Amino acid sequence: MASSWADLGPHRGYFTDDLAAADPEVHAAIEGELRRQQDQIELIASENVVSLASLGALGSVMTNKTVEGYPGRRYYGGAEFADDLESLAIERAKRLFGCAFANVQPHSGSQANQAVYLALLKPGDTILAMALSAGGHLSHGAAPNISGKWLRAVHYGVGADDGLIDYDEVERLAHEHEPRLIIAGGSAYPCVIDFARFGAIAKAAGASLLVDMAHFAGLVAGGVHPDPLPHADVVTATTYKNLRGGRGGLILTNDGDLARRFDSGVFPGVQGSVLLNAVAAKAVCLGEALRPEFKTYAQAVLDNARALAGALTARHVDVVSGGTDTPLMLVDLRARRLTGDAASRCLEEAGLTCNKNAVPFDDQPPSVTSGLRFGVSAATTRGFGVAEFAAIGGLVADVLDGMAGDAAPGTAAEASQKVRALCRDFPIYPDLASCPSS
Ligand code: DSN
Repeated sequence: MASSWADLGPHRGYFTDDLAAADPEVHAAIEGELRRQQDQIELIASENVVSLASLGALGSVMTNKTVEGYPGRRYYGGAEFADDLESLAIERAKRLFGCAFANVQPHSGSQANQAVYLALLKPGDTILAMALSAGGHLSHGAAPNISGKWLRAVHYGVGADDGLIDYDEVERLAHEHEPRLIIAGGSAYPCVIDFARFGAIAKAAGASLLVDMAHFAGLVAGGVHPDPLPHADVVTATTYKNLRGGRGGLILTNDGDLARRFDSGVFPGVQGSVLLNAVAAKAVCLGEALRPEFKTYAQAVLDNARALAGALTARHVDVVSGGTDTPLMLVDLRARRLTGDAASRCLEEAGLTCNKNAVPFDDQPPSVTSGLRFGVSAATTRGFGVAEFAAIGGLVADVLDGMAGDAAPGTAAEASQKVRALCRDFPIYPDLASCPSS
């Protein structure tokens, strides 16, 4: 028979040891990642650097709580504070984006999109979306994704000359295929999308319009990008790119009937219980985005993206569509006879982290690609401005020139030293001697 708490409860230290003491192996991996983030310039478009407050929310006791359903309509007890938290996140999302309804439960942008599909479509229905190869997203009907397997996906592309959406082609395809849903937005399309035109095309075709604003939600929140909500039936977003929060998704709409269907689409449709610690982090980032300083951040992201694109172009690096209106840009390496795979690895060795990415009409497989995608949201958070991004453009060009044998020996090593100096001058989490959970 158990004789003491020590016999009844979990192992010694369970409630008292920090991560470093309790699990040195996991701690070492997190510690390594903290150092990597501190010492490298993050140019992956889907990343950012969250506040210490967001980290606190993510690592909070909210992870212990199971709830299903929605505030006031739960299937489990003890939901008082969970309800307060989720209601707060919903109210902040509605206020930030000026919309009537928000669902803050999607675990990611893909789950948000799946819930929309479940609410609006039946298996085999036709959707019209941007091709993955042109800058679209896997969850927009790409063949290997559940959306491509269960729906009939028709895809539009971009022009070979300008890399821009051909709205006449979208209109023609909508007329020809009569989709039930049209999707605007993607993961590697750098330009402003004409939401009004998409709205008109969808209306004429009798389709619903989903705008997936994952890659520019922060700019919309900051008021420096056109707002898709007036033109779309539904807008999905992620919280972890330029909204600068923990990982997760959002569904926004102004239509009450649709909102109820999206809620059912999320739960019980595609998800079970809520990741309440992620919802807590969403509430934090939405609260941060409601502060006036966030507008300054959003403007800085836009300015920095243009500075980086300009610096690359000045060094004869081919930027698809000639520039950007968003936090991201796509570089075409074909004229340099380089692959995205090789170039991203060389850049990483110099401390510049980005991802290989297909460019429109790419003839390389997705594991190789002929392009690179850069985003400025994370490095803007660390305080870089246009001068630093102009310098980063030069460093990227130095590395690419070096790969082609067009740079002086040692240029890549010099780039790496300059990256380290920039990171030292703009530290992230400077007060964290160790990982935050320690
Ligand atoms: N959709 C992926 C990306 O754009 O990188 C992850 O967010």
